[in-house]
Amino acid sequence: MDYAATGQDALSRIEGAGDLDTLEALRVEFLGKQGSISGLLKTLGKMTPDERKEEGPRIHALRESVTGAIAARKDALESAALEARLAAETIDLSLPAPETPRGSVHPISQVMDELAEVFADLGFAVATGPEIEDDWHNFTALNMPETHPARAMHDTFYFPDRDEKGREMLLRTHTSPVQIRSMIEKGAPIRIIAPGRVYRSDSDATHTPMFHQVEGLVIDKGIHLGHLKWTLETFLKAYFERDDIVLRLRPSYFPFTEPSVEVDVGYSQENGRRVVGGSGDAPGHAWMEVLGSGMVNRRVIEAAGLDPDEWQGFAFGTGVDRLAMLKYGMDDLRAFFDGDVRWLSHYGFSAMDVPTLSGGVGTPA
Ligand code: 2NL
Repeated sequence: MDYAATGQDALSRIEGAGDLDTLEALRVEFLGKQGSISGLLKTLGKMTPDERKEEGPRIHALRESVTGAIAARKDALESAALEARLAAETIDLSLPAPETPRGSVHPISQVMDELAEVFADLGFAVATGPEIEDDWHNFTALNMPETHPARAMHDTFYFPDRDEKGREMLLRTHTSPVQIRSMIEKGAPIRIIAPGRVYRSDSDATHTPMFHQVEGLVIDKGIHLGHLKWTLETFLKAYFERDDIVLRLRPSYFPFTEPSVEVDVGYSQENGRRVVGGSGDAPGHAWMEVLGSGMVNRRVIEAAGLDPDEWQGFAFGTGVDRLAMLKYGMDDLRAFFDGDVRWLSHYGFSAMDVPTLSGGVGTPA
């Protein structure tokens, strides 16, 4: 039998199918269970072997070509449908985009990043440690034995229970224990800053029971006050982004440093805002304390397991919250921790505003 006519007819009807439904109907008509080509295949069973040898390949070839034609037509119809949809569905790029709520970086986080950046350039690594401390790391190792009056001055939050080793536990009152732990773990030489939360039972307009501190520590050979002075001057100039920062070092007392030095910077008042810069002795200027520091007390070096005749160093500490207020002009510390989004959207920073040394650090959002 000659299937050419059947084939021609099927192929031209498939080619002429105008939509997917019509094509599906044709597929059922030719290839479905009751389909015409399926019917031809069934006739093979009733043929003699010779007939089957003759007809089999022809019927199968017919089925192949119809199957292929249906698939090709299906592809063509589907891409035509997609083309039509793409042509019909235009996007109006002038429509306003839906508003995306966007958070901002808290000034304290921003300032901590800036401090890490400035000190990284001076070769300091960032060290962190637990906020729940034992009293040895928070006090004893820092030359504040049990009866030391400075312990009372710290307004410490103590936990009611001791730890499993019987040690009194507390919320760290400064980040110094981080430096003690770093010295014990890493030894000397060492150059680190320790930024983080600290806690004191104190609450008024200028004090919150939780605040942020950054301390710095350098331990090496032959370290002296000149290194301390240069480092703090370089840090303050980079942080405040001004070359006219003038420092005044005043003798002071901390149990963990000897000698101890308080660092003031000159400032003036502009539109009711403190602006750091110039000598505090210049007309219209005054001095303001920004840092406590000193040469690390040899007893502290010893407590950290190092030989104070071999290793010396300096340390310093300052309040991150106050540094942020001074640089970015906030006047109420308590607003830092109120979580008011209006305050944050005013004083917060863009998450993309990564501090860099070449581009300056910190531009308010
Ligand atoms: C301040 C003063 C200071 C330190 C912190 C320190 C740490 C170690 C050894 C010696 Cl491990 N000293 N830290 C030294 C001097 C001053 O902080 O006014 N902080 C807010």
